[in-house]
Amino acid sequence: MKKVLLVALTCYFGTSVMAQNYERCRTPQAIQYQENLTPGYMQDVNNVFNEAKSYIPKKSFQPIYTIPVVVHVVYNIAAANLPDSVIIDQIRVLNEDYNRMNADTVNMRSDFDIVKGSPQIQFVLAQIDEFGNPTTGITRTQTSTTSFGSIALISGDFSDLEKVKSTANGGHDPWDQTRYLNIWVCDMSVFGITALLGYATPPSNLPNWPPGSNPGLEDGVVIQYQAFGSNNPNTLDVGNGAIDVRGRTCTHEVGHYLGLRHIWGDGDCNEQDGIDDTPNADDQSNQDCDFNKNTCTDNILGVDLPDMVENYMDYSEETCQNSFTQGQVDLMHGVLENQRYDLVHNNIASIDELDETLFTLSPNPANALIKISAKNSIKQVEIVSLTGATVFNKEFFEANSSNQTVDVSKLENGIYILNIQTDNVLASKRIVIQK
Ligand SMILES: [Ca+2]
Ligand SMILES: [Ca+2]
Ligand SMILES: [Ca+2]
Repeated sequence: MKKVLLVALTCYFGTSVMAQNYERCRTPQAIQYQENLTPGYMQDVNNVFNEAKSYIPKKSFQPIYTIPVVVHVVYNIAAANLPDSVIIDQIRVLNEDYNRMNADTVNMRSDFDIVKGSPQIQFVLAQIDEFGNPTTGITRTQTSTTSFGSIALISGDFSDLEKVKSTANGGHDPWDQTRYLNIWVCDMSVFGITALLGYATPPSNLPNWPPGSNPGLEDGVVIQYQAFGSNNPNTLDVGNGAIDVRGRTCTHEVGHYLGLRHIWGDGDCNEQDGIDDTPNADDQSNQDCDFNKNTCTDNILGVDLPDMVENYMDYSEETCQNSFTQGQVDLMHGVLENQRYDLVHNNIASIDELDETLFTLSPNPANALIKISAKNSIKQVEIVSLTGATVFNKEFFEANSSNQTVDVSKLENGIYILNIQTDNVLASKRIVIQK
């Protein structure tokens, strides 16, 4: 890892400051920073990765994963106070990229048809805040800090950057990190030079830090403000003219947040990303769209694949990124079923109460009987409290039971999550019991 860090720092001095090139992502350096503060963190990240990788889906169908997002816009100048339209567009990009609905999948070389995958993960701006109140899922903070980037970053010190995640230090505190993906959008330039587009925390046992410990990284994603969305009114220019921004910096950083590593493994052909179906590449990470590179010899399903500049976890230009592999998808699902379980299970923040495409229930609020109507036969109804306790559970065995009634008269007043399972879907809605 020391070697990797050295390479990265060399890149930083050699390219970013010269404004010939730039550091796309400093997630590996962020991990090293945390390791220095709390030795053992890196091992924990590795353990988590291996746990997630060994996850085997137990369900016969793909659950719908919905991740509630809060975007913290922290700005000093008005230009960095991005309009809602940019934030909404970034969410659209995430949804396209994580559902393989992006139009540019057609640009993926057919070599990768054998490995391509769709994560089928949805992102929604949070509709309910951590106190149960309606929200837009966007916070706005004007700060006196002109930039959270500083010279300290060059020596691997993230403490100035991390101030964006603290209200007391000129940023904005995170919302409950077990229930929300927190994304901060701010200026991280150093001496006015944009040298870093983003970084993220990989899944770890973050909620379980020993009492009194002072972890150096708050969980979430940070993005340089000009690199957010695909309709950003600001120009991203690191010295070579305007960069075509497509919102893929956020796609890349959310990939780290869900456990993925850089596709080339942050090193030469001896270093790889731990994912079996992503072709390895050497330590000269691709910063272009060179389709002629095949820097490391692989045997993936019997084939030596070329370097996959189409992969979101490469450093290639946003215009040629369009794909994840199935191995990457499996790893992210493993993370969502383990270390980030609470983010996508029984999470009231992710429930779209207005969505009637999967099922309806009435009345709501209820005091006795609730009528549930689904598109398909209902197999099971479960009601869960906000603390995660199952307070009602009933299975149905009728062949055709797309309408069911459940009796909730024994439940105490309060807010609950009602989950239904049908033949092919697991879906949730918020219900209120009020007597
Ligand atoms: Ca490599
Ligand atoms: Ca690989
Ligand atoms: Ca190869």
